[in-house]
Amino acid sequence: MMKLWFAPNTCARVTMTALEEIGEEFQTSLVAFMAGEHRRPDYLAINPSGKVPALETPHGVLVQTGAMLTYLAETHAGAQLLPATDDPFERAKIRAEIFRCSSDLHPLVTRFVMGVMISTDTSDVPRIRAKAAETLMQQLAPVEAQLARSEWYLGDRWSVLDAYVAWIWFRLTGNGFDAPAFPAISAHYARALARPSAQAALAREAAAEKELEARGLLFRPQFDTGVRQ
Ligand SMILES: N[C@@H](CCC(=O)N[C@@H](CS)C(=O)NCC(=O)O)C(=O)O
Repeated sequence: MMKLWFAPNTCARVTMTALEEIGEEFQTSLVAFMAGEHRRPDYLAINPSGKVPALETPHGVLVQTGAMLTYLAETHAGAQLLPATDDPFERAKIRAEIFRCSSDLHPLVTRFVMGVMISTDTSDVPRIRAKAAETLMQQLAPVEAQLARSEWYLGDRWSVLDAYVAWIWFRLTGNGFDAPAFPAISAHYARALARPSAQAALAREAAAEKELEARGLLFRPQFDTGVRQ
């Protein structure tokens, strides 16, 4: 059985949604950031970067969301997590969108939401956030354009990229990003969240938050996310 190391509200939600979409039983292991569990030797033995997610597969442990998503899509073709095509250029274009999320947008989310991870000088944080917001306005424009053209990010069918874009949007708007500038992404977020796999992942996160709360380890976001789980 596969096992996902995760923390609620993190990008692990994307892989968790993919696993829910596949529909096979899987295990989860909660990593409590507030207790520093992601820096402990036992977790660093799983993911030396000290980040979530990590995924135990029958082939070994995988890290990096994009690697997990492509692995799951290829090993569970029936779940149609990504469009199936034999054309190398079409496959490369799909990977380009995964990299857009993981390499372009996710680091901007970190800068917008948690400038303290970029600079130890807290007086830098507002400047980091402002610069990230400016860059996001430009970097989200192609995402907005795509979602204004089609119901789902890669066209007529849901793909796991929709879960990725939705998580990015959740993190940004949950932290005060200017949502009205991107009506198509906002509307897409509601659609993506309605997906049963997304709801199942949110329910797992809600249970994890209860567990963290009971241990006094629940990180409360500064802004209301608007999402009721
Ligand atoms: N490139 C990694 C990024 C993973 C990542 O940044 N995870 C965040 C949560 S969204 C994390 O674990 N942060 C804790 C830390 O860096 O200390 C991926 O795509 O999986």
